[in-house]
Amino acid sequence: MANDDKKITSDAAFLRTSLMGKSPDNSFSGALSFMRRKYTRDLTGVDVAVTGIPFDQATSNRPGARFGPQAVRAATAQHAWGSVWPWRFDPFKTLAVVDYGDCAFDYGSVEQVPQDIEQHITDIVSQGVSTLVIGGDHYITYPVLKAYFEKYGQMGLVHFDAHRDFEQDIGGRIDHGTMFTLATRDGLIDPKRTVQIGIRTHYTGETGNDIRVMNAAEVNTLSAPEIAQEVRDIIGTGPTYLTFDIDCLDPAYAPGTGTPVPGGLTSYQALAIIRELKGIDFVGMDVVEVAPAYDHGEITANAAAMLGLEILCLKAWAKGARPKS
Ligand SMILES: [Mn+2]
Repeated sequence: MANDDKKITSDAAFLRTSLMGKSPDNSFSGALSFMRRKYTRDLTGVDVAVTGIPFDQATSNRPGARFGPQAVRAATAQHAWGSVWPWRFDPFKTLAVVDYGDCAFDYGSVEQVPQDIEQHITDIVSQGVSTLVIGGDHYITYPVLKAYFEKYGQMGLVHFDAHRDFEQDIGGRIDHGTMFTLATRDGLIDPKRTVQIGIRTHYTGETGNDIRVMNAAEVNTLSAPEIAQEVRDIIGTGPTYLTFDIDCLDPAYAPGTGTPVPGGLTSYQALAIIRELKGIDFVGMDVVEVAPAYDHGEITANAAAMLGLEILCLKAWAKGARPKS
């Protein structure tokens, strides 16, 4: 299958020969890799590996995010054609992206899972390849950040969420509300280079008070360019990780998640902010907490698919992709 082949075929996830270019699959058929990228663990020449981490045993409310990676992959099929609005380019002409498949772990050995996740990401990042992780509940970001820390040292963090996830840690627990308490305690992220966007819950932790929080009310009074400018000012030029909890969106736009909180961002607001972050080359990215059992009409999976795609557009922009003139 040639690059940019217009002929409709099927199962590009297995049959495509080029890492680059769009897929000729019908949106309603074929193997469901992320954006029809090639399923492979060969990272030769690869810029970004998309990988699922189907772990949801750290949820405090409704479980089900273990089915997130499958649902988001399926939802990307309808977006795997042509250039992306409003970017006016096909990010996959610039950026070599593969679907690395999912992280394997024993669901019955929960205490082992964080190490399995960290090793899974280390295997990718140590080869100079970035990841777009599809969750899974948000706890997974903690072992992912550990793997990135080994390569990049302390990072900035751009964090979209309804929750701060700075709950108090009493030691040894695996909880999707304490990851950033642990990540700052371990020095994985720099609180001065961290910003949390869309927050609309109180929290009980004792750390993280020096972090800039743009709560949901504030996001609703600011424009996307204003928000993006402050994000740039906070993170500066050092290595920075992007994490997007789908519950940052209002439940009207993302009902399929474990801990929905009304009063959140519209999908347009979130995407507009993401687009305004162009020029930032995030070292790694994730979209987490899609729980398809609570979804309706794939609203949530579709939003996560689009967010993942546009986050990859940021990476493509950083590598030189520009609109067709
Ligand atoms: Mn959340």
